[in-house]
Amino acid sequence: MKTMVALGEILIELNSLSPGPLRHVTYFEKHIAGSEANYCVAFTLLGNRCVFVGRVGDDEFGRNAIEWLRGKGVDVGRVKLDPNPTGIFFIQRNYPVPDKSISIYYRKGSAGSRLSPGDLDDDLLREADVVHSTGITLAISETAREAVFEAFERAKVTSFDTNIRLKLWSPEEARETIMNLLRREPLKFLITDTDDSKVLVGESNPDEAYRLLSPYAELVVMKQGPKGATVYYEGEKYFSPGYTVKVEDVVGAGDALGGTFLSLVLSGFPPKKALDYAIASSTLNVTMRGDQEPLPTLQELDEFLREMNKVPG
Ligand code: KDG
Repeated sequence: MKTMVALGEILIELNSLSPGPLRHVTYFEKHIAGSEANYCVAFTLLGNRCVFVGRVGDDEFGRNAIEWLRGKGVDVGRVKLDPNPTGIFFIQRNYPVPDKSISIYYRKGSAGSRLSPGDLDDDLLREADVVHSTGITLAISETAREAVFEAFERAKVTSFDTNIRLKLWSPEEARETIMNLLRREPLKFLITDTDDSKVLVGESNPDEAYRLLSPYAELVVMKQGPKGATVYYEGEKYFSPGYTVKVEDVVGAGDALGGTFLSLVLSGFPPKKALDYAIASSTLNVTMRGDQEPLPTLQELDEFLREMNKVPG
C-alpha cells in the first residue's frame, strides 16, 4: 500500500439543487470538498493510504469534514482544529454557461488558510511515497504557501496540480508563484490543464504547453476538459478521450482524474492504463453533484470501462 500526504484546505460545498443564478436558488445540498481532500478520497478508495495535513474550524462543519473523510478511509490524524471557521463555498450550476459551474467562496481568514510550516511532520514527509498539493493552497495565504514550499523541499517524491483559481489570485501572481515552485522543486508528477498552461507558459495547445513545462516534471498529465487528457512521460505521449455524458456539475472532476491517476500509477499501473481509468473517474464525477460522492472503487471503474467497451492502456 502506498502513502500520499496531501496538504490543503477542506471546504464545505453548498451545491445548488437547481441550475441557474444563485439569487434564485432556494435549496442547497451540503458536501465535503476541497481539491486536496478530493484527491485524498480518490486515492484512498483505490486501495492506497492518504494522510491529510491541514486545518478545519473547531465548529460543526469542521467536525462534519473530519468524520466524513475518516469514513472514506482518509487518515485525518494530522488535521488540526483551528479557532477560525471552516471555509465554505457555493456552486452555481450551468449558468450563464451550460455545462459549467461557478464557485463562490466564503473562505477569507478560514481555518484551512491558517495551514503553516509548523503543521508539517518531517518523518511523515520523508516516508511518504508522494507529497501532493495544488495551486489553491499556494493562493489561500502566505503561511499555507510557505508550508507547500517547505513540504516539497523535504519530500522525496512530489505531485502538484496547478488548479489555478482566478478568484483567489491574479494570473500574474499565479504564474510567478507556481513557476517559482516548479523551478525550485522539480516534480515527479505535474497535473495541469490547458487553461492553466495558458496562464503559466502562454500555451493552451497541449503538446506545446508540455514542451514548455517538461523541464519541471518527470511526468505531465494535461487535462483537456470534456475532450479527455494526455499523459507525457519518458518520451511517450498518450491521449485518452473523454465520454459524452449528461453533465450535472463539473466541480471536482479534475481532482477525480488526478487522484485516480496517482493512486493507480503508484499501485503499479502503466501511465496509459491509469489515465484511461482516471478519465472514467472524472466522467462519473460530472454526472452528479458533490466532489467526493461519485468517486469510484476499482471494481466500479472496471464496470464502467467494460460497459464502454474500452480496453484500458
Ligand atoms: O477542484 C475542485 C475544487 O475547486 C473544489 O472542491 C473547491 O477546493 C476548492 C477550491 O478551492 O476551489
